[in-house]
Amino acid sequence: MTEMLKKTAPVNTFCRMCDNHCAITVYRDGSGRISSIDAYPDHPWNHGRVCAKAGGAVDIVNHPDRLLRPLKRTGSSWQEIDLKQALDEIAERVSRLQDTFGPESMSVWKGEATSFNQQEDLAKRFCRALGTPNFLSVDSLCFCTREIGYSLVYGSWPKPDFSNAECMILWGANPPAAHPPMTRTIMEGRERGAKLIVIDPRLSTIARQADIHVQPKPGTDGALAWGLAHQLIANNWYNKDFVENYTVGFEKVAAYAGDFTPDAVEAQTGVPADTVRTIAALMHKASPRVSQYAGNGVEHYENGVNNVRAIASLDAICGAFDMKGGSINADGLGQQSLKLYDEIPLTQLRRADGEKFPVLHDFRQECNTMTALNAILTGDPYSLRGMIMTAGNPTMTNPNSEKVKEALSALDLFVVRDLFMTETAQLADYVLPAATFLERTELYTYAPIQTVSMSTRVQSIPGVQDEYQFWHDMAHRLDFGEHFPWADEADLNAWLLKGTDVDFHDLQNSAKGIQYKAIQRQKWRHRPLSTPSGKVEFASAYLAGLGYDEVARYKPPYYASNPKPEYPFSLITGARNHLGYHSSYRGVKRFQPEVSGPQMEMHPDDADGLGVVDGETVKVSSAIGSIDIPVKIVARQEIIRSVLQATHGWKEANINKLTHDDILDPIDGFPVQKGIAVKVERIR
Ligand SMILES: Nc1nc2c(c(=O)[nH]1)N[C@H]1C(S)=C(S)[C@@H](COP(=O)(O)OP(=O)(O)OC[C@H]3O[C@@H](n4cnc5c(=O)[nH]c(N)nc54)[C@H](O)[C@@H]3O)O[C@H]1N2
Ligand SMILES: Nc1nc2c(c(=O)[nH]1)N[C@H]1C(S)=C(S)[C@@H](COP(=O)(O)OP(=O)(O)OC[C@H]3O[C@@H](n4cnc5c(=O)[nH]c(N)nc54)[C@H](O)[C@@H]3O)O[C@H]1N2
Ligand code: SF4
Ligand SMILES: [Mo]
Repeated sequence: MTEMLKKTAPVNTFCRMCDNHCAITVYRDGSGRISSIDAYPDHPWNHGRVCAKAGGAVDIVNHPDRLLRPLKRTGSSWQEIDLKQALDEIAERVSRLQDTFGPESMSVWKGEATSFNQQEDLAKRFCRALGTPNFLSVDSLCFCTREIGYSLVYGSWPKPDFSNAECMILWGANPPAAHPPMTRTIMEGRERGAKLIVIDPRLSTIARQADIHVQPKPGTDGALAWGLAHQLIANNWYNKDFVENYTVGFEKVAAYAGDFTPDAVEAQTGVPADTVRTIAALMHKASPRVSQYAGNGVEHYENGVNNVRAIASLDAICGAFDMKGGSINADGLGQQSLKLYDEIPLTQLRRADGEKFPVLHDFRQECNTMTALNAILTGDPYSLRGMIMTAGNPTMTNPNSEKVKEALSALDLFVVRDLFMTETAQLADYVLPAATFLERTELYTYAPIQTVSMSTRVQSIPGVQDEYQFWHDMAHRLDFGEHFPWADEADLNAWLLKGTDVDFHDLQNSAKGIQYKAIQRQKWRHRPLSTPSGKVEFASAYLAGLGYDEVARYKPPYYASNPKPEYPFSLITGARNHLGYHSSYRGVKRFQPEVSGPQMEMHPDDADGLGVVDGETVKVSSAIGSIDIPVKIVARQEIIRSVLQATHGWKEANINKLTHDDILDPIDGFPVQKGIAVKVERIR
């Protein structure tokens, strides 16, 4: 009886259908099967609200197509094999590669579904313990540019304090689709009368709520940010005390910004000169309660790092850094590190990206994914031969997907851990069934509120391993089991919390999480930042030392600086839809009426020019490849002329057959995923 009650009692945990980690309650039916999901009412992150994706987790965990047994490729067919046999065989083949070609011939790839917490760190730990510097991940095209851009200026990536702001600025981000809990804080700001400025070439959901919606040409945000800096500095609207005492390089920034007059900004970005003046005046009026957030829309260009640095610098110019209503420079929990970076530095081994992106490595210790895939195909700087991939589907999501496919197919050993037989898993030698987020327990810190939660394992499926069990079992077979000593995830969680003020059992019993430290502001007054100078860096001597620009010099995006008449359109990709998630969840029926298939948004005048009607399938081509995709003609103000938008992750029209893996941000190697030069042709 007690057992039955336990098996069917509701479980409080957090959702990982996207990266927001909202607190949820999971309900089970009489047989213990997960049957529905609702918001947990009392967590300070999502305040009893969830989005429609949360409920879809029920369909994912119980999906009839879910992988439950390991599969091994034999010729062109798949054979179900026992888990122990699969792990033995994989370990044996990894060992052989290590012995014959060195540990650096192996790599680990971590996709989005396990980003941002210990699952990611376990993959890094495995890499280090194995002795390879080739940790590849989705991060090097997801958020690294923002993290690195902000960290170059502040030594960390502060978060916006919209709840207390008077002026809120969103650069290339659409929280209603991508970050519902952030939307709540923006709406709180609106209710108090704060101004909302949205910078986006498209009329996104959040842009519809804005006081000012600015539509720059794709990839030109850096010029706009410099224009705002110029207005703030030239009008003496900057915070002199902060700038003088807590920053370096201000005079260099002030001199460089001088070129970005409102008219010059208009010429670069298409944003009217008067709008630049108006936004700067609003920022001045609200200072220091100016809160900014930059999203993928800024970083998915090869000029992203410097554009992010320019945007980030505005916080310091307004004196908003780590101020109420400005940015929150959160303190971490201070848990134990899993990464083994100090214990096993691996400085002697070259990375498969040929060390081309030292900044990416300094900040993230990652190997640049796009460049490492070339190493598989060319053997330069050496041959990358083996890969274990977890929680990613890069043949759909990485730029130049056809080449990604070719590279992954050329590996001697390719192992994929996933919930489903994806387009990428199809290329593997072994496919291993992976546990979902409802089948593991992990810690998550909500940085802006300095709160930690621990998720609860709701169910386990025999033979389906969580991430820890898998790395543990591989490590023990490969003779470095001492680096994976914990019996299970609960044991690991307890270890992670050692040395923090948070008690494991308290956390286990606290569905609303535990605030590990009260928020403090203005920490820069008494504590140096983690930048080389300990101050805010408008100019970076570190970058200059590596041969990059010291100030965040603006360069127009590639499609604008290398115009090709045969490719007259600029294609933005990947705008989030609230019920879509990259290539995931396409098989979830309850989402389908909302997200029915791929489509490419087009301005009505462009459609007229091409003679294209709504719903018509056209051929769209870039220098990389071509696809056929239906057109959605949007309203005039919804997108600017000559700009198109299509979201990634559809196998029926994989937009990443068009995106560039060969045009990379020189600072961190981020690929061009937006602002692709394309042409559009009618098919019939
Ligand atoms: N539902 C859902 N939620 C998600 C995801 C998902 O796939 N689905 N993915 C998660 C992940 S991994 C990430 S990284 C985040 C991303 O979250 P966000 O960064 O908020 O991404 P989007 O919602 O696509 O908003 C990006 C906006 O940038 C605009 N944009 C494009 N080019 C430019 C430009 O040059 N300048 C400016 N200013 N804007 C531009 C686009 O039109 C788009 O509206 O979302 C996360 N949340
Ligand atoms: N053109 C274009 N391309 C883009 C973007 C864009 O804006 N434009 N955005 C980029 C961004 S920001 C990102 S983050 C990437 C995302 O790219 P990916 O990392 O490839 O993300 P998904 O396509 O969601 O694939 C995640 C896989 O993990 C599996 N999975 C889900 N849960 C689990 C789990 O718990 N464990 C394991 N082992 N597997 C699990 C899912 O079934 C799915 O196959 O896409 C990028 N690609
Ligand atoms: S925003 Fe939605 S999908 Fe994402 S964690 Fe929250 S409830 Fe889950
Ligand atoms: Mo991402």
